[in-house]
Amino acid sequence: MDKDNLEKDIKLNQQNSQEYKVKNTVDKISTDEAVCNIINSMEEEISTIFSRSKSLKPCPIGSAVSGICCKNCSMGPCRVRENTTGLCGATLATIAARNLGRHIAAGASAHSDHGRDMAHLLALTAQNKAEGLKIKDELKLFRLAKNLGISTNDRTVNEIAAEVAEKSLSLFGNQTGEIDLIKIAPKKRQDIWRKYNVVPRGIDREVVEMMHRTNMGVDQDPENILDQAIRTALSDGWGGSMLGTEITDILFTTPVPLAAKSNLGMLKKDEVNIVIHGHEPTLSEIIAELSDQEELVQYAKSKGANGINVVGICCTANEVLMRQGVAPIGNFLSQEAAILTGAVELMVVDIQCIMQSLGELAKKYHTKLVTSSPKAKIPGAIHMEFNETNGVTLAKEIIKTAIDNFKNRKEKICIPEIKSDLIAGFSHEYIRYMLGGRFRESFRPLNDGIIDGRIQGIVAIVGCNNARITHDDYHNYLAKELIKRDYLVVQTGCGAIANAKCGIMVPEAMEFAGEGLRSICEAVGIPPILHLGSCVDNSRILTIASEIVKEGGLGEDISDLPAAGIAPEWMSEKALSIGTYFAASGVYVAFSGQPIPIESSQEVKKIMTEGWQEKFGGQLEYIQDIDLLLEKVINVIQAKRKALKIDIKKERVLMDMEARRKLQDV
Ligand code: SF4
Ligand code: MSK
Repeated sequence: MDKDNLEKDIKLNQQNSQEYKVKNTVDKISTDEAVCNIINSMEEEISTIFSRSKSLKPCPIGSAVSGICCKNCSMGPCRVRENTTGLCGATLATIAARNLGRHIAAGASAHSDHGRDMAHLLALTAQNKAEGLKIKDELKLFRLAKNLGISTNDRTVNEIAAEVAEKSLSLFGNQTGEIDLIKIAPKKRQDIWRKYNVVPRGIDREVVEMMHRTNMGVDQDPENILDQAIRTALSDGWGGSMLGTEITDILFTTPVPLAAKSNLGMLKKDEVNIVIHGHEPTLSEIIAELSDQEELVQYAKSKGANGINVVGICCTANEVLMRQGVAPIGNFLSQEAAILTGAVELMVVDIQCIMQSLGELAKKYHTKLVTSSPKAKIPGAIHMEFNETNGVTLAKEIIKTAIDNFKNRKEKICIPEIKSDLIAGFSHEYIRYMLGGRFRESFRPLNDGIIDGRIQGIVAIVGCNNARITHDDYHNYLAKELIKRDYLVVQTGCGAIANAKCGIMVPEAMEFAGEGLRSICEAVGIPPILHLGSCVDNSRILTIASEIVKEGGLGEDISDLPAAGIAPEWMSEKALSIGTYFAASGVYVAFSGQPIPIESSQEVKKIMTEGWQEKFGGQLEYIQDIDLLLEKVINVIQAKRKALKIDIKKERVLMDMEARRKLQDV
């Protein structure tokens, strides 16, 4: 680069940094008053993600807003803008597609590796080697067996489970063919994937190929790179994540609706507080189950506490909430605040979304931070390793460690008295059942509600929090605006916890819903926002969409449905994989908060919008302005209603006998 260009480049970057700073100033750290109270009440300066987000601004090149950075070989890092290239000649579009492909590979591998662990756990459970575990939902096991082409005739539950586990594990290493679970999708959707050659062969295979293709000097065609990104994401949504959900249901039961409470106010001043945090449910399910065991409660009492209180953060919380009603005290941006209350005896973390800052923060308090996965150790934390065969023994040891720590409370306890009711536990099986009843389970009433316009469409609002924007703000704003306009909202992950803390995940929230949606909520007795579980449980949304198509009357494919997906506060690479597998499944998906890391490439943006729309009937785009995003989502859904010819609202006519007779005469 000559001197003039270098100076121009530096000037432009400075300018971009300035603009970026302005755009990223967060006036209010959170809409969650409990988090605000804790942060504002800190007497001494303690570093939190909120304070760090003020002093550490994102790099404008790395965030791919005004250019892009490639560091895939040691001739770089190369900083590239439109009309310039890297040393090897790589263009902005190629680098943007490569970077996105790598993010998706990382995101897909996180959720899918979780799914693999669940399959491994199922194998050990079938051999009676997983301490304290047995198959709790046999019906679900039989269903998964069927979907994997495994016979259930004249076989014991453990024999079936062993083969299901073996077959599930083989989906990771398959080299050719198609992963079985894509057959859950409508036939038309499967044919689209086959036509464009994006059907995943094996989960590991797609991730490895993604990494290979984005290596220096391999795939240089942005569209071809993104096709592999799609194949990788599909292997997550219809593979690893779906296995994660199905097997968790088999081992710990398929969720049914239950009442619980959320937010930091669920910590108890007089009890031993244990926070479960991360994504994998196994150890935490056992901890929650054992926490009211008489022997352990008596032990807690002997140490001066009134009991044992297990609560959760992030998706481990969602998992154990869905099945045991454990209180989610917060989502991603609440994890430090939980320790700052001074009331947490022990926080046990497994994998994903765990801030490294917890290690240092816990040292300032009496809280013991415990890591449990061999895959995720944190300097300064106590490592107590879970290995599937020691679940009960380890869970008891962890609970006792927490109890022993109760006497060490030294800080001022500051638990905000803020909590909200919520209803969780909406699995796809339960939705069928609640709509159709025990003997005629069906999605028919839901389809009819959409067709007659009482429900205008279904919107999935999913994903993380992001410290660059106000905590929970977009999740709650969008959910309220959508139900007001008769859109049924389904939620997973941190978005679900945001809505729960906001108090809108209860049937009473139907008072904020439009008339049509309210009539359905009243008839069925459900909230207008349904909690479908953790981040891996986004696969439940794929299953629900497939079932709605199969029920009939709303087209032949997922892309025909009046539905959309939003990740308004996304942060994790997993969100990019999720957004991509939804788009490739025929859904319009919008991200907000922070840009998708391809924003500087018009070419890649066009592929992911117009290009994917043409091929897959779905797209993925970033819309910064939340009201424009809302408008776009509504317009997309209304266009689908028009295409289905259900856009004209039909009046519901109550027929009397005379009117019925007239109909028969016609
Ligand atoms: Fe630069 Fe090309 Fe190496 Fe990327 S692969 S760092 S663009 S030389
Ligand atoms: S926990 S991936 S911050 S949703 Fe699933 Fe929340 Fe996002 Fe983690």
